[in-house]
Amino acid sequence: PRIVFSGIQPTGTPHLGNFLGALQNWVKLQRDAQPEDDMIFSIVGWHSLTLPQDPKALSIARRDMLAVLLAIGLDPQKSTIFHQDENRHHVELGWLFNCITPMGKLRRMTTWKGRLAASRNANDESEVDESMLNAGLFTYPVLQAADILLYKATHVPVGEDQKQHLELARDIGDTFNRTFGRIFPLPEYVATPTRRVLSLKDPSSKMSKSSPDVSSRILLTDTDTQIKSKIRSAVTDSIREISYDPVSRPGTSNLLTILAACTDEDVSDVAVRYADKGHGALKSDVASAVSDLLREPREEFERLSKDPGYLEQIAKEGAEKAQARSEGTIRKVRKLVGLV
Ligand code: AQP
Repeated sequence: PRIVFSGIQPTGTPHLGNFLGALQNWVKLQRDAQPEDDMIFSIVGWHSLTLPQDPKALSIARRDMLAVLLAIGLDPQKSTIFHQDENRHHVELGWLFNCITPMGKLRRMTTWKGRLAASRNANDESEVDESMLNAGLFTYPVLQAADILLYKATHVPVGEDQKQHLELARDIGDTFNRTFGRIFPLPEYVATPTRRVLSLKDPSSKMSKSSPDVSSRILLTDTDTQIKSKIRSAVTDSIREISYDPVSRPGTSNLLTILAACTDEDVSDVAVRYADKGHGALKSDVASAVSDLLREPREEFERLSKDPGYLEQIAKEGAEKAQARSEGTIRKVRKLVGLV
């Protein structure tokens, strides 16, 4: 049997990148699961605190994220859907893993290197300076390893940007197994067909929940009009023909990637079809395809948002289920390390 685990941060309304790069795949995995498989999907609140959050906004985003997960088709009868911060075992195992993870390994994480580079640019210094970055930002991949291994997950569907973190999780699991006794299976990365969706405004970076420019991303809750206007103003280039060339034409290629993902086609086939059509036609078709894809989830989200009592009930049941699942593992771990 497979144990599938994945998580998403409640750092804002999920966008098309989260959907195509991760969430859509969660729904497919749930659909294709065998009765003996276990599907565990988590809203990872503790991770969101690695960056400053407004408490009120976080609390709303946290509830909305649950509504989104249900709206896209995750089913609490088939999967365990819960808030990570409502199961204390995550931070317990996370602390223990911090104690067996060398700092050198964390310094090699590209997400950490990206944070360092960004803080350097912001201060306009040529020296890399980590003194202003909080420790949580440095060690959250360790907590992520705990999230995954706590449930003895065997398969982890995440976006390509998370692949290195999964390798770290395997590494930490292996270290624990060799030091204290075999308990954790080493989880496998499950790739999504759509790797990386880029920002509509700056195609050198990925589409992201926390980018200050809201027009850089399409939200799962955007209306058709909003989708149309964001796609129309997406940054492309001035070459008339359309071609797929992610390195020299990232903006145009991103639109092709999105269209291919929405229509479930090969991106090179889409590129050939649009070769002489120009950016206007491409953008208009991308907008309609995205609208079609997001219509049902958006309507379902609106319906669920009006029922906070139901969402609370689902969260409570999910947390109980998750805790019951991880109880045995945490007890065994504590015994193995001597904390009994
Ligand atoms: N642009 C993207 N393209 C494809 N996949 C993506 N993911 C994120 N952005 C893209 C995948 O979405 C899942 C959930 O992500 P997360 O919320 O845990 O955090 P993140 O990767 O840091 O996503 P964001 O949107 O950029 O959030 P913020 O701005 O809060 O950091 C993951 O599987 C991720 O790979």
